[in-house]
Order: sequence, then structure tokens, then C-alpha cells
Amino acid sequence: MTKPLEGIRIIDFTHVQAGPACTQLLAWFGADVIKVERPGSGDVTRNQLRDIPDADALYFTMLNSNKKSLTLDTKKPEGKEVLEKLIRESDVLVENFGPGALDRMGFSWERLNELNPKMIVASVKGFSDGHHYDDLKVYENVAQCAGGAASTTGFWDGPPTISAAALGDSNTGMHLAIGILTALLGRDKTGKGQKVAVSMQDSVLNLCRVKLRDQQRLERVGYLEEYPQYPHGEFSDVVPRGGNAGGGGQPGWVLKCKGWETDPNAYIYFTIQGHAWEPICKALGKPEWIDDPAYKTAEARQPHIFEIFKTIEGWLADKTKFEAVDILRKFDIPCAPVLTMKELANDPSLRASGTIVEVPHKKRGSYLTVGSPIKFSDLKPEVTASPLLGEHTEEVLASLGYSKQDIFNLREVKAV
Ligand code: CAO
Repeated sequence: MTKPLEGIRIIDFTHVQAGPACTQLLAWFGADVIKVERPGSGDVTRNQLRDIPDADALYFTMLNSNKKSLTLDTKKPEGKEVLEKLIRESDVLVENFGPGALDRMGFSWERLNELNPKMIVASVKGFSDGHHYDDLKVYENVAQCAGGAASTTGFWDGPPTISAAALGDSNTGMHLAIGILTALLGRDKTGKGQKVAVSMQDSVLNLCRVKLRDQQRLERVGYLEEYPQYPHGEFSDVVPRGGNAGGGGQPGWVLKCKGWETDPNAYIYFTIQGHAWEPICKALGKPEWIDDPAYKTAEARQPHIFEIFKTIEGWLADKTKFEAVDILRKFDIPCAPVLTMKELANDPSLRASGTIVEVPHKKRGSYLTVGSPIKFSDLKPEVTASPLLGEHTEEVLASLGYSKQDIFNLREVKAV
């Protein structure tokens, strides 16, 4: 099967997580992704948090599948020359260096555009160009704080909290992938490349849009009725942390199931959808609540919503999280067990759909990684192992017209 991005060559000048997540996605869909890495060391994640001595760490292997690795010292004149050739023959360059690093290397947007006017140059930075913090280097948790996620995550009586989901890193990479694909479509029309820039702050904020909604509602009416602080607590002039409350119009909470005393994940998420009140009452064996004025409407329930959640926890006390969901699903109640990484890793449905895949690796043996979360009717992305450092150096240089002697010479000066 021809893959949709086959024939698109991408120079992957990325490291750590945000950039690699983007280029990995494009590689799954068929792009020829050449990861350019510093000779000798490569992407820092190759040896961060290693679980097997001398083998690439999972942090690297899980973000760099389906790619080639070319080692190149792009600060040396010989390395720069190779990079220039590669730029002339590529469609996209993706980078997520610290601010100004590419310019200092001699590859400003103007220079790249001069070398290949059709090339799309895609960058991740912590903050967008011109922002008063645009000189800052940024990692995941910094972005979560700068993008509004931390101040709105966690419990009201605790500190701002970081989410485990990579809202700053992988999420920004996904935004960048959308930008690159858009620019590629644009190039089909105009014949011209362009610069695509995504900041981690903007990408986090884009996912926190309902909190920006809430800020405006708060300023207008002084309270937020779906937050646990309503109606008994106080609101200040900023969106508070709402614990596990639902962010939409339906209240929900994480509720204890059988075994919670010893199992920290014996919980489900339970949602009280307004129009599902009758089935909820039936599922819980509380038919008397259906027409009781104290329970019948969402407005009537809100002042004592935690008492309702407590009653539901009583019903859950003799059911495991899986048993509970099996009952509630029959009543069309939006809910799910709180799943652990162990449960997800062994979930047969996720294996069958290719969302979690096992990949053989030359040095590690096989490892688990995520596959494409995007499913197509005509494409089943196949995940292949991440490359060893410099594994494809010769192959890529040969494709650029370098002879065996040229490659030997480049090795002599440690440019590759
Ligand atoms: N050959 C020679 N030099 C190379 C090279 C190569 N193949 N690849 C990279 N380099 C050099 C760069 O030119 C740069 O050198 P200078 O600083 O001297 O100009 C240096 O290596 C990389 O610098 P950096 O600032 O990117 O790296 P860092 O470890 O200090 O910072 C990070 C890492 C992630 C904080 C920073 O890159 C950053 O802020 N990136 C943008 C935001 C981002 O993507 N963050 C998410 C990371 S995922 O958690």
C-alpha cells in the first residue's frame, strides 16, 4: 500500500519529546524522516532514564520509531555542507532547539529559504516569537505552568498541579504536525515553502480553552456552577482548581469502588448527564429519586451533588471498577474505570487496534510503544524500531551522492 506521505523527505532536527513526537507521527504515515544527531552522543534521550545498560532508553525508542539516524556535526564546515545538500533535497525541516540555536548554527529562516524556497521550516519553541519570554528554554512542566494548565489542575486546597499527560511536549508536536501538513497542502497550490511555528505555551492554552471560557463567565456572574466550590464555597476573581469535577455541563467525579482501601486505582469516573438521570436512578436502585423535586433537575441536584456521589459510592462498595462499568454501560451512563499503565499495556483491545504495539529492536529486544492513535480505512501505520545512533549515515550520504571515500573523509574529521 502506498502511504500518504511517501516521497516527503523530512530533516528531523529535533530532540527530547515535543519535536520527535511530531516527526514520529509523520514517519508513521510514510514520510522519510532523517533524524540528524550529533556524532557520539545523539539525542539526549538515548541515555536518559536507561533501563538497560548501553541500549537506547525507552524515552528515545518510544519517540523515534520509523526514522533514520544520520550523525552530523552541523557546527563543522564539512557538516554544514552535508546539511546544505540535504536541505536542497528535502521537503520539511523540523527543529526544537533552544531559542536562536538554528540561527547561531548559520541556518536562519532566510538562509534556509534561500537554499530551498520550497522547504517548510517547522519549529517548536517554549513561547511564540515576540513574546516577552521568547528567550526562555522550556520543558514540559514549565509549559504547563505558562499555558494555564497548572493553575487550573489539582485540588483547591493544594498547590498548582502538573498533569501526567504531555500537554506541553507531545501535544505541541501534534499541533506542529497539523501545521506542517497544512503548509504542505499550501505548497501544492503556491509552490512555496513557509515557516511554521508552534509554541508550547500556545498549545497548552489551546487545550485549556474551557478554562478561558470559565474566566470570562466568572468575571460576568461571579461563580461557576459546575465547580465543587458552588454553591457553598467562595470564588475569587480567577478560575479555581476544580479537583475532579467535569469541565462541561454535566457533573462528574472520581468515585471509590470495591477495594479502594488497598488499591489506589479502584475507582471509576462517573458522569451525571442531565438527560440520563432516570437511567442513573434505575441503575442505582433509587427509583424514588426520579421525580423527587430535590433530585429531578440539575439545578436541584447541584447543592447536594457530593451527597449524591456518596450514595453512588455506597452502591459501588461491593463492585470492582470493571463490574461497575459493566452494569452502568447498560444504562448508557458515560463512565470508565480508572485504568493503570499496567492494565493499559495488557489491554487486548489496544493491542488489536494497534494503539499499543510491541516492536523488535536490535539492541533492546522487543519493547512496547504507542502506535498511531489515528485510524484510517486505507492505511494501517506499521511501527518499526527507532534507529541506532548513526545507523543510516552511510545510506543517507550515499543518497546525496557521496562516495565511499568522501564518507571516509567526513569520518576522519569527525563531521559524521
Ligand atoms: N551538531 C552540532 N551541534 C548541534 C547539533 C549537531 N548535530 N545538534 C544540536 N546542536 C547544538 C545546537 O546548535 C545548540 O548549540 P548552541 O546552544 O551552542 O547554539 C545546542 O546543540 C542545543 O541547544 P539547546 O538549547 O536546544 O539544548 P539544551 O539541552 O540546552 O535545551 C531544551 C533543551 C529542550 C530546553 C531547548 O532545546 C528548548 O527550549 N527547546 C525548545 C522548546 C522545546 O522543544 N522544549 C521541549 C523539549 S521536550 O521536553
